Amino acid sequence: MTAHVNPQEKAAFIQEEIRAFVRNSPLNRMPDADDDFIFDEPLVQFADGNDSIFNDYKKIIDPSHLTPREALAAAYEKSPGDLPAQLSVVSWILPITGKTRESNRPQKRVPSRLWVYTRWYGEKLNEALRAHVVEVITERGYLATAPMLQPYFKRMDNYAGPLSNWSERHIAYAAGLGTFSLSDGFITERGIAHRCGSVVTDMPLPISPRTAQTPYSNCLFYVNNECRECIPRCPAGAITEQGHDKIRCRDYQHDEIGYIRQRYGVEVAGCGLCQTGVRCEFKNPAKKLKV
Ligand code: B12
Ligand code: SF4
Ligand code: SF4
Repeated sequence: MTAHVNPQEKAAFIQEEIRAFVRNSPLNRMPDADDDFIFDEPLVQFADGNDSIFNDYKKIIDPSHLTPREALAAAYEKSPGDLPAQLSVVSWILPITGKTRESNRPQKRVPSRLWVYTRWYGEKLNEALRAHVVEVITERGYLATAPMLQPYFKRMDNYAGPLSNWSERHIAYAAGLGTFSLSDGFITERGIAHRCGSVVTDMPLPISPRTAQTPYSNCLFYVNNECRECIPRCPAGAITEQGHDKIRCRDYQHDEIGYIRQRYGVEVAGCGLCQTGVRCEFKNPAKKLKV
């Protein structure tokens, strides 16, 4: 791809690369006889790497949360001011398949085998996808990095519980892919049951509009004080009308039901009961309510 190709064509190219990778990668298959897909076709959008929302995240999340400029500069051991003026962020959503969502719906205490596999093997696919997107962009002469794959990526804790210095959902919010919710999950047009990822680059890409009125516009609880279906879904009592208690959620997954890691032979198993059997599971339930 040459420099004269316009940003729209570059965007179409990146979107198709991501879709094709997810369609064709053997990593997007459940590790059992059925050979089912782990994820459906991804949603892909783009944020402006200089969007002021990334500076806001230093207050909303943590001062250590990186801006795209800081993330790209650190990957290339440059100072942020030495990077090109224009930066873009590619953000994608990997919707979890109907079969896996259905298998998790009747669960009351622990996630289904397919959900556990999605957390463990699906994230391997997501990691490979991040590396693939970096590769196809750098092959074309641009800078690119996937912050979650960098040695500087870190998870930490504050008074509210676990967080990180590169929150994939906040990146997806910046790229207009959806909003947060009462359960804390990120509700997209394909719902809340998904995993997500991102890459920062200096490739010029068209900015996707952020149409949500607030960071919670896709959740019925905040739109019209309805729903609350995620509250009784949580076996840890981590979701209330006050929101999501991350410490309770983490402790439930790590300690109380930690034994299922052994059952399914994985290092991380997840939970996600609050993302299935709820009306935001596979769609944006507030869409029709928007004026
Ligand atoms: C640490 C972590 C956890 C922690 C804390 C989760 C959390 N809420 O941050 C624990 C262990 C509890 C956890 C649990 C789970 N996790 Co987790 N986790 C992460 C990780 C590694 C970092 C998250 C992070 O940095 N958070 C930053 C903090 C500050 O976010 P926050 O507290 O939610 O932010 C709130 C405020 O910012 C607030 N807010 C206030 N004012 C404003 C203003 C604006 C403008 C905005 C935008 C927001 C905002 O909105 C947010 C929501 O309330 C990410 C991977 C990554 N690098 O992103 C995965 C990730 C968030 N987890 C994921 C998943 C799937 C799960 C589980 C379902 C487990 C599973 N796989 O089965 C559960 C779901 C819990 C829940 N109810 O949401 C997905 C989320 C996808 C989705 N559908 O939403 C991620 C993105 C992994 C991935 N690559 O896809 N996880
Ligand atoms: S189940 Fe209802 S209240 Fe809970 S996050 Fe989804 S839309 Fe919001
Ligand atoms: S992931 Fe499980 S423990 Fe955490 S809030 Fe959702 S249902 Fe509760």
